[in-house]
Amino acid sequence: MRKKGLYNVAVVGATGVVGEEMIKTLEQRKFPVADFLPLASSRSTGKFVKFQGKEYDVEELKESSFTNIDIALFSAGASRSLEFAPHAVKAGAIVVDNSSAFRMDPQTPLVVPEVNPQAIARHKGIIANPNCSTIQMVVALKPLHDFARIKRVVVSTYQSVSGTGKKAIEELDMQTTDIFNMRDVEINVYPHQIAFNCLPQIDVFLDNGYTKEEMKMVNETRKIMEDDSIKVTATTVRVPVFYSHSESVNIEFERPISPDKAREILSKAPGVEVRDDPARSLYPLAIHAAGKDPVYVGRIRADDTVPHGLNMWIVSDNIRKGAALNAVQIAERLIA
Ligand code: 3JN
Repeated sequence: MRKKGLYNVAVVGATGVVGEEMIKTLEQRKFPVADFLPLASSRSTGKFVKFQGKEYDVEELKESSFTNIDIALFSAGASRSLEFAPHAVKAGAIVVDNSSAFRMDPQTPLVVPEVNPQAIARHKGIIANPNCSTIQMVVALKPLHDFARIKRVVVSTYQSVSGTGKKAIEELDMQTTDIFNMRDVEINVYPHQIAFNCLPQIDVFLDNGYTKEEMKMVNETRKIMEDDSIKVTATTVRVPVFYSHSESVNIEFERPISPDKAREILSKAPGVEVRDDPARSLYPLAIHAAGKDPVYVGRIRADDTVPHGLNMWIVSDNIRKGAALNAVQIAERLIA
């Protein structure tokens, strides 16, 4: 039985990297949960997860799983979302979906609470969580766009292996150990060795020569910022880092904006922490951002090759703000 002010919450993909972080985030942020239901594919049944000091058996995801569920956080891949999210909605749940399944659907809001919270109200049962690389970038871009209007963004990413999931975390670990022990490496997850390497491919290639990850950054940024005039071009790269994505971002503005002004705006912006003191070698680092909530911004400097340009370095935990935290923040807005 549900108590007043409490919600029945399901986490779909409860045994994945993001699902586990969603459960941890719900607990840490004291989300008002009545009944908690961890769901996953049949491969995970028999496992259990801990939530608020109690153990819960992971149940198999089925069409009928969502009876009495108020909020369903999905992170089990786009095909599972496409198949099961409509059943959750039909059963009366609101879905916050971490996959790309519905992100570009005009009916589905694509939300970063610091950027476009107003879009949540337009939902028809599903709210999409953007791609991790997009989330951390738009959290930093939005307050700058409001001040000086962004014309064009050139971004290169340095993405950690946790973005791919548990198998990739293990693969980087194994390959590193194998190399230190002078053994041949095994390659399973990525097209090439990831240890001591950089792979300029994330997700599959499209006909235009870009990867799907790169085009997600282009299209999702425009949708979240609600401005199709912003030009975005991206190169997404996998690097041998476990947690946090880093991004080198070049921005061309319509109006003047100095590095000092950008630092001032960003230091007041929600969800952002400025770390920018080159004299002390202080700038955002993946290892410092891991496990933390903020989007860290540093290396803010003028790009004098264009009339109003800035360069910056943006780092955030891809599993936390890039996925689980953003989804839970959307759920918090839903119940507020
Ligand atoms: O590789 C990363 O760092 C992020 C990966 C995201 C991802 C991986 C597989 C499928 C997504 C995503 O969130 O866009 C998807 C997908 O939902 O299409």
